[in-house]
Amino acid sequence: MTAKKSGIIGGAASRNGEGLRIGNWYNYTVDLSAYAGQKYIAFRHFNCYDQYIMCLDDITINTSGGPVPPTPPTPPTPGQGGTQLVNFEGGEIPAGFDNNASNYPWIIWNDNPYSGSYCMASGNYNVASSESYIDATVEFVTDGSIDFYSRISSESVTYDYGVFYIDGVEQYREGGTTSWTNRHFSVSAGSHTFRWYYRKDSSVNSG
Ligand SMILES: [Ca+2]
Ligand SMILES: [Ca+2]
Repeated sequence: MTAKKSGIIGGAASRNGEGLRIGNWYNYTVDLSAYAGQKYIAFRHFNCYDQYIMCLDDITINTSGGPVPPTPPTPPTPGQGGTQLVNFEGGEIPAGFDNNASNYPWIIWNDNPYSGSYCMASGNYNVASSESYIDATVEFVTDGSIDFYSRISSESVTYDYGVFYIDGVEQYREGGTTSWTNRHFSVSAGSHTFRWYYRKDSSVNSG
């Protein structure tokens, strides 16, 4: 718990919290064994002067009489599908992608993302005769689909291009300069590996 007191520099104390100074956090353990069989616990803020707010956090109530057991991790529910959105707004490539296979791992990119502040981009910017790719393997418990947005800035598709693969099978190829485009592919139940791939040939490396 913590108490907040008035007295922040330049601010007057008020009931909405403005001008209040945050006190220290304290950890209290209260032995309730003398109250066995009773049903109610109350937290009361009283009998103090010039302390307007009491804050409580991480309240643990142990009814076993012993030490508080750790919370077991929640196991995944078999047979339950769902939708996952990866938007890169954490500012890093999320765990779950395999970004170690190529010599030029994909990177986080903040210039003209489709959403928010970040997207991911191939890592072989301006490198002649190079490949950059990133993989993700996903278990589909039912038939489903994958959707994403892509754009590209490169030499024309004859020379430099991006490819999207599902289980090693090319799904589409693009080069030149494109704007953000939705890509949608149906995916059957089972485990599937997606690869986003970009390669540059030996000359004209911009983009
Ligand atoms: Ca984003
Ligand atoms: Ca080129």
